[in-house]
Amino acid sequence: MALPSSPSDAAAPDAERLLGLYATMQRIRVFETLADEAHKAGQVAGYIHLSIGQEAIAAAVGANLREDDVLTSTHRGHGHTIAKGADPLAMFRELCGRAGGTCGGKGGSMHIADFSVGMLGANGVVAAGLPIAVGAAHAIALKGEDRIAVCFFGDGATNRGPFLEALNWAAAFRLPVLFVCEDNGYGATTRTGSVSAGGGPGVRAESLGIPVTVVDGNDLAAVDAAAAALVRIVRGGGGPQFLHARTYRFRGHTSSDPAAYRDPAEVQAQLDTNDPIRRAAATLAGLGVTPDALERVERHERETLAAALAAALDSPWPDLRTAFTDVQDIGAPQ
Ligand SMILES: Cc1ncc(C[n+]2csc(CCOP(=O)(O)OP(=O)(O)O)c2C)c(N)n1
Repeated sequence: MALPSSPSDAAAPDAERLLGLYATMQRIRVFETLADEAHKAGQVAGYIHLSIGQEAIAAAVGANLREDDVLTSTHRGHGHTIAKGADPLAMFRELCGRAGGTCGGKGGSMHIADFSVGMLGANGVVAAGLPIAVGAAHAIALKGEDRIAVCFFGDGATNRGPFLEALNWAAAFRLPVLFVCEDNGYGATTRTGSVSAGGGPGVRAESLGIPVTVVDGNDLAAVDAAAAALVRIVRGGGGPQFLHARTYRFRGHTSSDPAAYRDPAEVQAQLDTNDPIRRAAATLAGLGVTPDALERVERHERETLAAALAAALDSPWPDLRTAFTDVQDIGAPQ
């Protein structure tokens, strides 16, 4: 899948570029809506974590990366992986445990990796992606390359030790890494603010000398402009940067979580006023894009992804012998 074309950080949003990013957001939302249905139908095993409501961050950051840049993600990683250019058919196969999945069907939703597009891995361990991204950035720096590493993590992850360890190392060695905190206000069922001391993720990053940019993570054009500027600094040797993107997750923590810990009025207010896709559609309408053009984009994604899911469900199961390939430490079958 082609990534949207050349990054732009011009002050005025460009309709054609934003429409490309809008298509990525729709691809993510449709992918996850179908994945949710497949999970509820018993076609996807295990837990799946949806990023519905957070699509603008993945789409806009992803569009500012080159294919050879690398990325680490969280347990909520479908959107980041799609935005980095992974093939949705291979991702559906992965979710459904089939041959031809990005990890041969052995990783599943929480462990999707696709090295062919620089996606080093989603990760079921909160904050574990941070040191991996920094390690990758250190390797890039040692080789003198101009690639960068991007690390997505949640606000909950900033309360874990690897956050400090990773930011400290990145700052000490001025590594080419962009930290992207997707602050959706919750860590599983806990309001993050109720268990976090101090002034929040940005204050912690700044205390280590890493510059922080705060952005409305549900404003597609704003995230695009911020990401373009930060990627340029990181790629140009300016050292690590931190993007604090405020957002909201519309669904429960997992597909099986009814989110009874949240006031329904809070969720409804967010749905009514802060859906990043509806906000992007309104921006595009203001730039002269017709409702028909927006509908065509959405229909294309719905049709393409429905066909991809059907093809994934029609794919064979992995050969039993592949259970022993790509597995560390246990050696080959005797
Ligand atoms: C080390 C570790 N501790 C606890 C968990 C259980 N857990 C899974 S997701 C999650 C919340 C993470 O919140 P955040 O980092 O804000 O990401 P979000 O789910 O909001 O995207 C927790 C506590 C885990 N997977 N790993």
